[in-house]
Amino acid sequence: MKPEPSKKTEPLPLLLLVEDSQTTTALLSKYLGHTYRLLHAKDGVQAWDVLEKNPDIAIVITDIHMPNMSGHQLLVKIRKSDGAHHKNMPVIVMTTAEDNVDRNLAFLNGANDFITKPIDEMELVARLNVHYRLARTIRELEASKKALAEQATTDSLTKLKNRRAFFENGTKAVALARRYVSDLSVLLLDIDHFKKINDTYGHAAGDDALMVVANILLEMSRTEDTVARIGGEEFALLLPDTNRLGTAVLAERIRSAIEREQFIVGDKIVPITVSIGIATFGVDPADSIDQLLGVADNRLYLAKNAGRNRICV
Ligand code: GH3
Ligand code: MG
Ligand code: MG
Ligand code: MG
Ligand code: MG
Repeated sequence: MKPEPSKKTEPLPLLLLVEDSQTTTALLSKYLGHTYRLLHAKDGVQAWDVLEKNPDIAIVITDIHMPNMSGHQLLVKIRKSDGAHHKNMPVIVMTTAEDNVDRNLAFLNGANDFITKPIDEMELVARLNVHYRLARTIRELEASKKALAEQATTDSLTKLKNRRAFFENGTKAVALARRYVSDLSVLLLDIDHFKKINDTYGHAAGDDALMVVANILLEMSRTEDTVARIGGEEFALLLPDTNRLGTAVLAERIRSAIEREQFIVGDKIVPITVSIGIATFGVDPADSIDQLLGVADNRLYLAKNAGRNRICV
């Protein structure tokens, strides 16, 4: 009756047994030793300490009546904790068969299940396994939910933010800049004659060039900035607390870094250049992220017409 670790090579799940009686501890260790790796605490205070030090604990089984901190108090502390891990920890309480007051209180305090003393080995293992598996399934669901949410805002080629994320973040950033009268700029960048790179060296080389540009943009930006690929060979940066001058300086640094980059395809060094348009909230006539990007796009168009490999502010 093993709790079926998802891979054969995985170590046994870690279980914390909280019990002040040595006899019960010895008995439970014998029952559970083959199925779980056991940690032991003799009261709630010790249990909390062990929980804090061992984030990989998968399940807790606790006695109710213990010195220093009871099982009830431990439950309350676990359910009130900040970290999602402890908060959602499966906790099974041990009570005596006749003690339904303790049992009901434990449920009110957030226990997942109970088992009555004297403890039946088969029932103990079965109940623990149910809750261990359930908790594991919840963890997996939460992980895939997070991965999906990330996917929805990530550009699959460059791993930058995608167009959708740029507009989501941009909408929030415009609201903040308006409310706090703070600086906000956007920088729109388009690779020059990118079609030629594709046509001459192939689509894979074109993809590599996109990655090179993406990495330069990431290197040159701050963590507060949103760096996005918003079209085929078009990138946009959302720059909070950045004024027109700061944005122009950054744009020129990016332009020259990309121009200097030695992009190698086979045995050739292929020059890449970009054109950039910028716009600043509160300075340019724009009330929304769409309008701000529109201003930057008009300037990008001017930069292209003026001969490319340049910025227009
Ligand atoms: P300009 O200097 O005016 O910007 O010229 P350009 O050639 O860069 O612009 P154009 O819009 O004519 O061509 C963009 C090309 O980008 C066309 C398209 O096939 C290519 N492209 C779009 N997405 C991708 C992609 O994900 N990978 C690759 N390799 N190419 C892409
Ligand atoms: Mg006790
Ligand atoms: Mg174009
Ligand atoms: Mg282009
Ligand atoms: Mg383009």
